Amino acid sequence: MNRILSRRGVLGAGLAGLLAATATGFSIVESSAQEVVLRLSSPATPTDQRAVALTEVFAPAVEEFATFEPHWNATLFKQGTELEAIARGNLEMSITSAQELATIFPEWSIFTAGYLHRDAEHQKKVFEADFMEPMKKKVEDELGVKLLAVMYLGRRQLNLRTEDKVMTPDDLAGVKLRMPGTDAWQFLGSALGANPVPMAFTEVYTALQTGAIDGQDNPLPTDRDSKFYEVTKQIVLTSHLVDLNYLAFSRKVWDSLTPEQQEIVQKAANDAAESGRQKQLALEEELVQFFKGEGLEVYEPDIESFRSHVQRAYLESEFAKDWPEGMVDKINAVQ
Ligand code: KDO
Repeated sequence: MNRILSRRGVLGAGLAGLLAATATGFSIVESSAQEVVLRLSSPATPTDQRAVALTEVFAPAVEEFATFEPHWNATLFKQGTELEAIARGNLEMSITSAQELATIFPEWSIFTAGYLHRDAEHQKKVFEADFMEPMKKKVEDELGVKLLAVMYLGRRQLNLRTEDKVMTPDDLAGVKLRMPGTDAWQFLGSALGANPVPMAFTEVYTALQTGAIDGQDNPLPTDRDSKFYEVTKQIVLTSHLVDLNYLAFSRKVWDSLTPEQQEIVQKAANDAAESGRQKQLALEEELVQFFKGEGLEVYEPDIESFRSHVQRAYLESEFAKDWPEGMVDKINAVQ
């Protein structure tokens, strides 16, 4: 109880500060009277399929009136600070996580829960469901961030530098598992049975190499793209989170566009998300063989023991108290 009250207090103050800054300090970066520059910051690499889709599908679709200017590898803003940057008018776009949104709007932690979304299609249908509108509107109205589309990141799997086989959550006792830095991510690490260690994405390769951590979790395409297989020995196919990022867009910039331009931006976002989704899904199929070829052990653990352990942890957690009434059932009912 205390934890939730203090979390709310801190976040409430944070949001008020952000909104004040938004009111006073907003500026849209324009290269000319007509052309809007859309800077996107993300820790993703330029070869990640979300990055490829945005560069190859989104950018050309909006080029008549906007220049897409991506900054990959967290070179413009640190991981987790992008939403605040958009709210302050210092950034136009990001690919944000539910975990980051949950630091400001606790109800979004529902999408940080393990074993909630069934697959990429379910994730997309849930994002587009009518019951999501109030949650999206609140982010738009209170933070000035429009969530245009859901980008599929893939099913997160455990990727360890240790050799001991992991079949159940008990086998993760004492394992130092890197998770991204917010409360919701750390909770997922504990719910899996591990000792979560907060760390930015850009530091993970070196931490695996030096043994500062025993492992990390990410979808298979990320493990290949960021070369984590070079410094680990096994991948345990827990599929504990069907992970996503939302394509976040400055509301202020959105409001400065004509209705026709808004339609083009929305379609470009949907098309990029779909393209990225299909490519990630194809890679997830192919990559088990790739990692085996690289000498890693790749196997399924006792998924049911992970699922029941993780789901119980979430339902009993403080996070669940912030989830909108009946939302889990609505999500489960989406076919
Ligand atoms: C990560 O830090 O492990 C994570 O996968 C979390 C995601 O929400 C997202 O930020 C992602 O990193 C980056 O886009 C890098 O792929």
